[in-house]
Amino acid sequence: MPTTERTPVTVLGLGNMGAKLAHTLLKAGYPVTVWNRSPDKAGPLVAAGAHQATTVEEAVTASPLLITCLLDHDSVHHVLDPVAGHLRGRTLVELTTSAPEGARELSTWAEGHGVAGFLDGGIMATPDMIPGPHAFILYSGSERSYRAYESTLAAIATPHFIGADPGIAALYDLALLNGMYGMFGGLLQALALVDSEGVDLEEFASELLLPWMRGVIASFPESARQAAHGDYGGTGSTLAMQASASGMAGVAEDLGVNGELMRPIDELMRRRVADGHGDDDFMSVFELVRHPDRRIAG
Ligand code: FVH
Repeated sequence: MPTTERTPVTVLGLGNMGAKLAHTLLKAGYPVTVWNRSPDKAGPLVAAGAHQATTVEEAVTASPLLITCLLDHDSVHHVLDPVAGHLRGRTLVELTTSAPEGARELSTWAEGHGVAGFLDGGIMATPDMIPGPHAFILYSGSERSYRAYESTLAAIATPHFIGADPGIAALYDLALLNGMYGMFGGLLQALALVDSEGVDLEEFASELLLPWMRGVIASFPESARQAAHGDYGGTGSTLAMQASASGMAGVAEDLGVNGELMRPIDELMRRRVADGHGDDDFMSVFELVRHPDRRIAG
């Protein structure tokens, strides 16, 4: 399709992610206007065909579709507040990582300034994954805007509309990242443990840890079912057995490895056993995670 048939898009913020978004849209044939606080970062994009706006006002008024990809919630207000009067009738797609309340606040603020629609997006990819097959972006907010620009958003990464609440994409984003960092914590600890005895880390990871973790991950839907129904029996692997005296942190420390990552899980398991749930499966700890103050869960 010729460039002229594509919606003009403005990308505000040319950090690692914003620059990749702008490059991807350019490659897909969209007319792209870019702006960044440090203007020199626009050089490669201009060479690839982007128009560099010299002011935020020029950038915002250049396109009906605005994409922000800045450091954090405060930086979005820092950039957009002075040009709020120019947002009327434009669609704002906010791809900066934010907390759910931050996304809701921005949505209300943008609607107060007459935007045609507001979408908050959670990017589930690193810049090098875009626009590859594993990159996806969660959107919430104005479904009308989402449908209007779905094909443009699809040029960046596979889009998923989650719901009308502008904060819900940010909540999903946060949950998915927590899942990832929890697993990364396990990876760090597992590698440190075998490293303490001089094991080949790459061989261990590819031949044992990876297949083991694949099997563990396969149980996530069943674990979620247990959590959803408060039904914590059945695996034959009781919490009382798992919450052994020294715990994972103590064993790590005996080997000269840092026990900090595992101590919180050890403590939650012991607390749940002390609360009378020693015969439950591990997933029973969920009750202490979702209700931190509840000592005796039903
Ligand atoms: N990169 C990644 O892997 C992740 C993947 C998932 C989503 N995140 C989120 O995307 C947002 C941007 O991330 P980034 O990687 O592009 O971040 P940086 O390379 O550090 O670029 C930050 C840009 O923000 C500009 N900026 C910062 N503060 C201000 C401000 N007060 N006023 C105006 N602009 C500001 C900064 O400008 P400059 O330093 O180049 O002048 C960059 O353009 C982020 O929310 C991730 O969580 C990325």
